Amino acid sequence: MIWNENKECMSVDARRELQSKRLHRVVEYVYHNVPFYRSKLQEADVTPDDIRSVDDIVKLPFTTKQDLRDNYPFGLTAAPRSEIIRIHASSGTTGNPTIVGYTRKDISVWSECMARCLTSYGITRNDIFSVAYGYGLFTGGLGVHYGVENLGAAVVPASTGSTEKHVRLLKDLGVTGIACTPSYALHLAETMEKMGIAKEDLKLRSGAFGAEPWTENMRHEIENRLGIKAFNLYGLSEIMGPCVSYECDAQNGSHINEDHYFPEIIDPETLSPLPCGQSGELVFTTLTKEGMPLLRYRTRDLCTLYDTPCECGRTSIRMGKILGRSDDMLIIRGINVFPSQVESVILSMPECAPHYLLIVDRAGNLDTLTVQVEVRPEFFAQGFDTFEPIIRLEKELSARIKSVLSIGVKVEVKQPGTLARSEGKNRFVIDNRKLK
Ligand code: DLL
Repeated sequence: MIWNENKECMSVDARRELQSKRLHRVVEYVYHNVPFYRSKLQEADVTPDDIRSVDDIVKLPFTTKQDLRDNYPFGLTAAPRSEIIRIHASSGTTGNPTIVGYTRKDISVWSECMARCLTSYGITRNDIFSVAYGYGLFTGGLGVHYGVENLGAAVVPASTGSTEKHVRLLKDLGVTGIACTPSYALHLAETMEKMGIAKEDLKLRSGAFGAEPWTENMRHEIENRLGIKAFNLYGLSEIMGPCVSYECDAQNGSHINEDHYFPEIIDPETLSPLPCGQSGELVFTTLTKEGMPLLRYRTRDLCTLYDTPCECGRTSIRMGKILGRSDDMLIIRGINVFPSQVESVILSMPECAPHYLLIVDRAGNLDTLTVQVEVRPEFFAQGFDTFEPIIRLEKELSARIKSVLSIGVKVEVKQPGTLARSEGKNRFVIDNRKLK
């Protein structure tokens, strides 16, 4: 099933023409409404009139997460404040989060694109659909929610947490579709098993999973344990939220909603564009966004684009699985975490030395983060064996880190000189989750 055949199956030439028109329009719009872009374009000696087709996109400057941080909170917003009706946020490397403002039209484009995704997953207005992404500043909950409402299915805004209650709702309401992180889907399966509820007791048949990397093995496990077909859903807050791309029945890459988000792949070192079929860093230009349009936003996600025809009939470019990141961002329980965020907390505590190690693991199906940190010798001199100050420090650190990351962490305070030092670039992270 296809939600918007006109757009999803339009001829490649017609789409290119539409994209070219929209690209010109968005460049003109930011040139006149965002001083940051006006000066970037002037620096590059480019005017909106130089952008006549998507081929001209290479003339445009890139945008990075750092640009968003530097212009915190509303510096990249193009629409007048009175037109912004929703604000979401995502984590930045340290300090300032990334703020994204949406106009009414943005929310409507978002729910249109999200309805395309859900239709592709086989969801119709006859379904009952549970959204188990977090509701709040994170785009997952409300983003999928509005798509389900637009489609006309009944939405259950379950959010995260209260897993047993959620399992009961799935069973009692006869929920047929679900959206959550792939790791939470496995946690749900495990909780069901503990509660003595079999997959046959549920009516679930389709699921939308994303917000973190997942493997084919995880897909098979989710499908077997929940008795559903599991589809990929990709997106990022800066560009919109969930809905940027989605799998179809062929599950041969995720179709990008290209009439709204123009994709490119670049070499992250040289920044040169790469052809379809070669892996590199994914870059998006928003073609229709009003609130915070972005030109050539570097996602830092590594993947490959495919423009070969798809058997489903959609003509849009597909992106392969995310192969990794070109920065050090980790995704822990669906939440973006930069090691530098933890580091800044550690450095704010006079008792701590700047030697630390982050260990990411998966216990059962939930990610865990352990932070090992050395105390300074002066603090150690007060006596490491008097446990109380150590326990107090561990508690204080884990509370501070939790307030920055919004996830619980285990802190282990170590004696001076006990954490491995590597020569040259320090490796601060051990990720044992084997997601590749
Ligand atoms: O994670 C939006 C989202 C919500 C997508 C719900 C899908 C479902 P951010 O918090 O800004 O937005 O994180 C964006 O998450 O750059 C990727 O690194 C990663 N990511 C998102 N979807 C996938 C996926 C949301 N399907 C960052 N596979 C992105 C792998 C994903 N990684």
